[in-house]
Amino acid sequence: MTQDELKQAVAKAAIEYVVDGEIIGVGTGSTANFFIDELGKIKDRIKGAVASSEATAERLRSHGIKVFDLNDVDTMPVYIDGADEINAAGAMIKGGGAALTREKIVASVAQKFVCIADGSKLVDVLGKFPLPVEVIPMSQAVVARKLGALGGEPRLRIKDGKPVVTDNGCYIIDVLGLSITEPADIEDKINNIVGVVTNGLFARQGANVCLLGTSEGVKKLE
Ligand code: ABF
Repeated sequence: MTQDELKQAVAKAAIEYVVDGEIIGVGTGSTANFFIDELGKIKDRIKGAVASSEATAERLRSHGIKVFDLNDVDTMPVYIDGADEINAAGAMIKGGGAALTREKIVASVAQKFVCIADGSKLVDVLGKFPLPVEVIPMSQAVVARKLGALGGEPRLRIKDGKPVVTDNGCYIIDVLGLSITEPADIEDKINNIVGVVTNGLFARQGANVCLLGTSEGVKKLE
């Protein structure tokens, strides 16, 4: 199976977690996009969705799914999203798509996080995938120095010769070379650096369920 077929398989399997009559939180990325396409087929069963990015909101609307502002939603039963890396305990690195802050905010309102990913995302130790950190633009140099002091190699994310700007008007610093054996501690330490908006470690509130696409079928970790 191709990587896209594995992503499609987990996206289909995730429909089982959609709660009828409720609002669902929806993530960002290629796996989440496959999920949105599946959600479109059962859109009459849900009240609507909260999106973790402008791109996701647009895709949801293109399927005729109502998109709610998070400020109008107190709680939702489930948030479904992909990951760049996940370990067996459900701690993740996210943010390769630069949507980490809104993803973390929407996930914080949901009762359950269902991660959908192809099997290559499961790792023993997080950190091979560079850790994304969203920062206030004026703080990027000072934050980069402090991230370097934690042992990583910080790089400002650049596209077409310019810093990538997130949906929140901020920059992304990717930290290479970390071996993250204590994800919750590193998540806290990075959040404590002034100028950091969010970091891509989802360990304090990780995935409750992970659906992994493998050549032997969809495996569930919980
Ligand atoms: C989002 O999409 C991100 O947090 C993560 O960076 C990415 C995973 O991408 P894909 O589903 O395209 O592999 O969930």
